[in-house]
Amino acid sequence: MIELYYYPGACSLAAHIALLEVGLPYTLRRVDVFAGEHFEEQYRRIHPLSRIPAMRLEDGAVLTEVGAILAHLDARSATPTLPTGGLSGIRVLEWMSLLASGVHIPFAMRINPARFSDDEATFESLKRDGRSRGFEMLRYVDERLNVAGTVLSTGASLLDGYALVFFLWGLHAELPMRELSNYLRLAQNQVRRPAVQRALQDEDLGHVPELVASL
Ligand SMILES: N[C@@H](CCC(=O)N[C@@H](CS)C(=O)NCC(=O)O)C(=O)O
Repeated sequence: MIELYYYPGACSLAAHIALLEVGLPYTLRRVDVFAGEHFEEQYRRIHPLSRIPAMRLEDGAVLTEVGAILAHLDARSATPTLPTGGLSGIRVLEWMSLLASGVHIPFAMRINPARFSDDEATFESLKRDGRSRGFEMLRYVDERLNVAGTVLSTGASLLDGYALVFFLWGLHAELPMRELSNYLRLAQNQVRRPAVQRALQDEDLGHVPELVASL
């Protein structure tokens, strides 16, 4: 059975949602990143960069990187949602890169400044700048989102769950997410989906759908 190494509410939530959307059986393996479990030898053997998510497939192969995990799961779906050819396929790669680098990195600065500097004196400014630059990127995402509340113009896809993760990080950072109307629509659509509700519930984030719906 597939094993997903995750931490509640982290970017691994996108992979968790995708597993449920696609309907493959899986086991959750919680890695407490705030207790440093991801730096332990046992986990380093799974993900040498000490990051989550990691997904061990049925044959023992390990996939890392949210974008690659989503692409793999979508390819195994009876109803794939991520185009693979032509300009539509290139748009998928464009979005995966934007979310994994442009959006994720400023929030990583805010959440874990020690990843970017050994100098503790810089931590407060990294956190502050990560928060403000993170919001600039969320605003950019909002401008590029489909007015229908999906990432892709071709319709709902596994990328929507990935985008939801950063919307929730924006809420956690107390950013004015209500101002981002396309993004808010995406998040409100997402939290109505049974797969998303189940993933949130299983990550002890069962309060999130009501919170997002009330915005
Ligand atoms: N590019 C990677 C980023 C993975 C990543 O940074 N994950 C975070 C959690 S969201 C992590 O493992 N943080 C622990 C740390 O930085 O020490 C991906 O998209 O999968």
